[in-house]
Amino acid sequence: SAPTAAVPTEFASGDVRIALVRQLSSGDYFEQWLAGAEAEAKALNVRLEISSGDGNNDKQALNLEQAVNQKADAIIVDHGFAQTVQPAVKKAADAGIPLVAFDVDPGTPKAVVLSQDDHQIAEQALGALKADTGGSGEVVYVYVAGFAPLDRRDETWTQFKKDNPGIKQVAQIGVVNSSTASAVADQAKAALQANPDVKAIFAPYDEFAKGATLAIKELGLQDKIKVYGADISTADIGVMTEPNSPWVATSTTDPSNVGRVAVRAAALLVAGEKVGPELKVPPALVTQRQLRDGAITNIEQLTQAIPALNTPDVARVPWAAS
Ligand code: SR1
Repeated sequence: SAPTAAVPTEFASGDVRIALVRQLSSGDYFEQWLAGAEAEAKALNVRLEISSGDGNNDKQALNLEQAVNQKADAIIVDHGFAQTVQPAVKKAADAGIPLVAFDVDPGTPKAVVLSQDDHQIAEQALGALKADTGGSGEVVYVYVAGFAPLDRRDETWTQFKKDNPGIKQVAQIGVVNSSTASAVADQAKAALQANPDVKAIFAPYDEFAKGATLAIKELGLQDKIKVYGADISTADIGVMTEPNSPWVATSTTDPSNVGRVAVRAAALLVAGEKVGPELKVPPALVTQRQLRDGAITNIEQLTQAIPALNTPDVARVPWAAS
């Protein structure tokens, strides 16, 4: 839709600097998210100053301190552990720098909290798992504590097990590092070899789901065990739709849309507009059948097939077209 307000002076002159302080940057999800954030920054004539801790939480905290010292006009904190991020977030808040915290607890009501609806992500994927298994059977669960989105999905998994006593978690695996998928594949292989009756793997992060898929294929168990995941990318669509793929469902947002929302929220704060206090981007369930039936081979085709993956009304910027 067309803009409904004039472009604020500081945006027209291109003087706005938004620091994007990331915990992680490798993997499909984080690459797509960044591409969306960069595209939105370009559209809004904003300079995006990007840093990544590359999985090192102390490095991320230092990057955050640096953004505060350099007096960024706004800061987006993208993932991170509460313990390492919150002291520097407090400094930013005390310095009056507007903050958007994506997938991390900022520990202050002064920051706008952005997330995907993680409970819904887990509910949608587990709904598919329940429908396929009839609500009973052995399951391997992939999880690493400390990451806010994974912790929220874990709350839903914990409740799901209580509500569905026929579902039995026989192993928990998980690692997040620069080669998550292959590390998870190794762990999943061991878990599946030790538990020959497993019917499903709940792997609510696409790197986890890719690893689980790889393990099942290497063991030749595609007909017996299915994967229920989260997130999507063009590469993930390829993995889900290849012949005999065990990855049958994923609950997901469009990661690049979420990156766009983060930059829009930060820009609104710079302009003194009211945002939040909480922004949630809803997910959609995507099944292997839907992808195959719709001949969907990439993320662009997916977002056309599911328009709800675009959320122009979440943090709409009145001076920009959307
Ligand atoms: C390690 S945390 C990975 C998750 O962050 C985002 O919320 C994505 O959905 C991904 O699953």
